[in-house]
Amino acid sequence: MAVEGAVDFPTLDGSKARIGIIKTRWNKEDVSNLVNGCKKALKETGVDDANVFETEVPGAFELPYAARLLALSGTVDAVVCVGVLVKGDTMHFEYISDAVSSGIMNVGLQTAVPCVFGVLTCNTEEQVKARSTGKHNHGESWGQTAVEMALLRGEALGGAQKPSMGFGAPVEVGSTAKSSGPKIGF
Ligand code: DLZ
Repeated sequence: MAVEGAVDFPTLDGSKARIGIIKTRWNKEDVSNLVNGCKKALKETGVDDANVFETEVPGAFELPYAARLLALSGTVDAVVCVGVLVKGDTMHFEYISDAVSSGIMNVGLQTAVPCVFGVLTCNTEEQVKARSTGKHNHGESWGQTAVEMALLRGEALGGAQKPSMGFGAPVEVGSTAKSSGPKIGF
């Protein structure tokens, strides 16, 4: 299930989680493999297909902006930003990688909607394939991360009753004040 030797996850109940996936059209085939891995993991944790919103942007540089809009929509409990950056001959890779990683982090911190950094930053196409296909599809751990963080957010932000320690009383994922709309997405 998860990428071997990377990180393990507890048993996750994603049955009430609403997850947004934003993917790039750059490197379409690889990104598609990663998104499929992500959606497989979401399903395995019990996330309902109807609670998965998927949209796309041109390239990785656009991911943080779209993530911010989606997070502010109040309709998702976590966002997964999926893209692939491959190093070329210029400094482009360095600038974009840096901007995208800190952009996605900032969106999560500023909106309190967890945003998963699902962007491969690779030196070669071979590295991309090794991380986006088969048993080592990183999309799977990104899906699990999204559910884990959505549950953490629900525990931390939702409870009227606070226990004496920890983030707070567990509440239903999706029950935050702004998120009462019937549909998910923008
Ligand atoms: C321009 C560009 C290049 C050269 N390489 C990639 C890439 O490997 N992966 C990717 O997601 N996007 C790339 N882009 C596009 C930029 O992310 C962005 O879409 C444009 O600079 C427009 O803002």
